[in-house]
Amino acid sequence: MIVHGLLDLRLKAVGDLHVDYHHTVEDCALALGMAINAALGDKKGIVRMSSAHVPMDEALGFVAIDFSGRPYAVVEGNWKSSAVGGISTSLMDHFFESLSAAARCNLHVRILYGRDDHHQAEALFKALGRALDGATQVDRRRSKIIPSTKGVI
Ligand SMILES: [Mn+2]
Repeated sequence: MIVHGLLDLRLKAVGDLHVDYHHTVEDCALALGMAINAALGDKKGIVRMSSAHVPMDEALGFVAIDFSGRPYAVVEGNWKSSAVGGISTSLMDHFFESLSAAARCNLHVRILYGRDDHHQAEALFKALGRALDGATQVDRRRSKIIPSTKGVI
């Protein structure tokens, strides 16, 4: 997310990895989401919605994001095994759900296809970075405008 989303952030996590990855992954997503939500403030001038398709060899990932103020996550895709890099693949879904809740954004995440879970995960996180970068850009044409007809997000 830092490389492909160009977000200037650092995340340091100390977790109960002796139990499993669950709380650490979930809490990283929540901390990241809270930081993004705080950084966006009243969202004045931002593009607000963006999406990205990112390939990784045979896998194709897609992420669409809307900083609507309404948390909702849809995560679809077939993982081929129960874990990738030692992390349960179900935790990948949980990461996106937790991020959406804390960042107060609508997030749609989809693995279109792929054979290798590492490639699928990589495609999704790169797509997340790109979509985040696109949605958080300040558009000069919108510089004084909150991007909602309601005037508040
Ligand atoms: Mn949980």
